[in-house]
Amino acid sequence: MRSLDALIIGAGFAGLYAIHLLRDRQGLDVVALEAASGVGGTWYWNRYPGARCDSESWSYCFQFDDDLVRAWQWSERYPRQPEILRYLNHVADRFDLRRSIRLDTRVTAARFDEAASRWLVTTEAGERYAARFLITAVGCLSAANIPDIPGLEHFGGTWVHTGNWPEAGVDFTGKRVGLIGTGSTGIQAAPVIAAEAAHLTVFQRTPNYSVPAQNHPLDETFRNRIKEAWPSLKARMRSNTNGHPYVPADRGTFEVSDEQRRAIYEQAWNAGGLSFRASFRDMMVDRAANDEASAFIREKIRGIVKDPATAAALTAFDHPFATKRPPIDTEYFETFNRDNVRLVDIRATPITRIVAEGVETRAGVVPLDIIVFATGFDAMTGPLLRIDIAGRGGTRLKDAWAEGPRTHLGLGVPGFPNLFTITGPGSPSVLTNMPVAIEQHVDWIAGCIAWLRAEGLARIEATPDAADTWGAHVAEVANATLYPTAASSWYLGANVPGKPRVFMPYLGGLGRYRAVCDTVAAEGYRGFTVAP
Ligand code: N01
Repeated sequence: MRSLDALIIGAGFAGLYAIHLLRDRQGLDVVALEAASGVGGTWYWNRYPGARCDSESWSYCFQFDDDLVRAWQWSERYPRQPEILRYLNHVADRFDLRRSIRLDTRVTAARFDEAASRWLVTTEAGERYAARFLITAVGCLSAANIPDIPGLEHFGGTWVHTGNWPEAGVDFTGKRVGLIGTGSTGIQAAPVIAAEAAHLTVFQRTPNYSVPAQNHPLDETFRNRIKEAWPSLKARMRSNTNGHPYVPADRGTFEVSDEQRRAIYEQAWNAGGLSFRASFRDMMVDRAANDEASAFIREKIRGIVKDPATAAALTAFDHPFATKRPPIDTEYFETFNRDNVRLVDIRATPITRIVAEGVETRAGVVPLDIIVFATGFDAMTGPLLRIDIAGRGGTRLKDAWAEGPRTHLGLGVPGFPNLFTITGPGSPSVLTNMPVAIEQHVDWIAGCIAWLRAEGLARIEATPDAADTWGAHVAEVANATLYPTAASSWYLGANVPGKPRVFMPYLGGLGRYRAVCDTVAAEGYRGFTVAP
């Protein structure tokens, strides 16, 4: 058994930075165990056609090292998956991180040994590690959700989930493809698959909003401008609500005239990207305000999609705009004007089963050669609960969280000493520009570990009271917004049958959350108990 100071699970953005901080800045003996055959996390697995980031490239990166920022040149406004993966490999090499990473190593179980105050970690291959600190860097969207549709085993063609895409790719040439799911992934993949396949059928359950990405290459002038403004942009991202570089507008939807409102939406639509939802401050808290934005988007989609029945099915929204994570797209709605693309509304004609020839709906069989599941993830809690984690007294995390995740700040779990969950449930995480949220968490965790060592303390654990208070606050903040009104949202766990309905990410804003975390640390880790 290998003995360590800290064991990190995962080698994506979070795991890479955690190795660097703990190993190189604190001199700890650290290993990261990674299930994949390469570093990159999300960007290793999500190789599906059309996969891109929807944060601006130059903001979706590490910010802890100005030389790294200066050294890397992003080619596009929204980088494709291979470019982000190259970037993360560059980081791994630049900071010599690979020597602390074991690839192809899936962690299956972790048990807290109370007598020794150590985590005992087991891998799929049966290797064992003991570590003072266990740090999960498993991502929020890494446990693929493959729907339990009867008959999948009888399908005569090939099926694949977008979050587990084969490294060799999938050849769609001349194939009849069925794409199930119209979240960010399906909306990115559909146009690219349609351009290659003989035919594409998109199976849509919940109609989704999408705003154009307006992606474009970046030129030298733009890159230089960003580099010059970097200190202020970085400060903004750190203090902003969402970790993005854009500033949410401070105007109410009904404080402007109808013409002005329309012009603002038009401008946001043409600018593209996630900042559309920040064009008015009340969009996510006032239903009437949101309805205005929703009506504008519906009208835009109807203006793009030529077939009225398809346009109607695509815009029969059942939730306010952006209460489910809003996708941004490149010619998604235009794709339905192609002769080789058809939308099947599975609310109207539900899928009944999968048969050898394809997908059967109540309207008959859709013959297919390939089924692509763009059906999302068991988000936030899934990646943690797929590991058999047992804390004090042998209590399993899956039992402790049977009614939903219970954390203090999304960082610590009562009953699970010395376990740190990077971007865990209860933290802003998925509601932000992820690398900024990840750096904030890793900085905090590294600070906490340094403090424990300086104080000669062996253990830290979130108290049940602190977790309950924090959980109530997370719920209260969410309930003051429109977000929980989206019935099928993965933010609520509603996309996974049987999962408790708890709004998991923290909506209070990253800047405010950072201040709370800093205060907790400054006050000797209030809400945590410590022991020698
Ligand atoms: O997953 P999703 P995703 N039968 O859960 C449908 C991030 N991301 O992979 O809405 C039929 O959003 C489901 O239908 P419904 C981003 O945070 C970022 O697209 O539940 N359909 C939905 O349409 C994003 O939010 C980027 O009714 C079923 C779809 O599958 C998150 O990842 C790119 C079904 C799942 O949508 C997840 O996105 C991609 C079933 N049984 C992803 N089960 C960028 O940075 C589910 N669906 C650009």
